[in-house]
Amino acid sequence: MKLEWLFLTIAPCDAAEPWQLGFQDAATPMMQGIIDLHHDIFFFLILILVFVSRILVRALWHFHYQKNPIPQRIVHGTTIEILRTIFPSIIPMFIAIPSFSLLYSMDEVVVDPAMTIKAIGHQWYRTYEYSDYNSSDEQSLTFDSYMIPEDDLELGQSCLLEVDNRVVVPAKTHLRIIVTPADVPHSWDVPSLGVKCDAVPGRLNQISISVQREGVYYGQCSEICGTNHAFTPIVVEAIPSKDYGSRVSNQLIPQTGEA
Ligand SMILES: [Cu+2]
Repeated sequence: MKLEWLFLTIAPCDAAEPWQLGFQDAATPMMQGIIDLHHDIFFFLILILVFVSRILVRALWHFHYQKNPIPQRIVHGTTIEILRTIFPSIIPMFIAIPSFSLLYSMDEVVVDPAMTIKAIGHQWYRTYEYSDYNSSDEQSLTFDSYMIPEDDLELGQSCLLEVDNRVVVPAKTHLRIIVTPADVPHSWDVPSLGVKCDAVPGRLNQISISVQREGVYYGQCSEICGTNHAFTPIVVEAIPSKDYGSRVSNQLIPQTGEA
């Protein structure tokens, strides 16, 4: 029995799903904040929807030409006038206060991040540089991350989302990500991490994240930088921080052929 249609709004993994309507599961406090704010605003949305629909239906009902053939020219309603002035001015305040606190907490760059990753967007691949591991300019730990073409996909891999080299980061660690492109505007955009940072030619943008659970997080470039599609997926793999040192020295360094 196929009951998948019942669960349209549920995203079971950290990648985009066909016909997905809801958010992906949050993996950072930032994304949790975004989802909470969305739910807060939706509360007011439902309240207003119910109230306005009720007024509309009642007006249509009571002022129908058969029920009320000779309408009054002026209708006074002091109470409703006061209510419909005060409430629409209070509701934006209830939306603004949590949204400002979220906005400023996202804007804040962690003063002393545990590590820095430089994400450079290209047409159509990404270069990642682990600048903390530089001992000299020639020895920078740099690798390219290409999308796996449709023909080379293995069973279970996502089309247009999987890459050959993932960005491996330690979980529960403050990370600073520096974002820039090498050609046209790109974007470093991972929904589960609550991150969407534009890569603007000639500029360095900075974001800070702290991934709260281990997992693989998929994103795509949100600029229209490719032909038909954006062929620059982002795959972030968060692993326990105790395993991080060995993973980096075993896997990342041989891939680059350096160090
Ligand atoms: Cu792009």
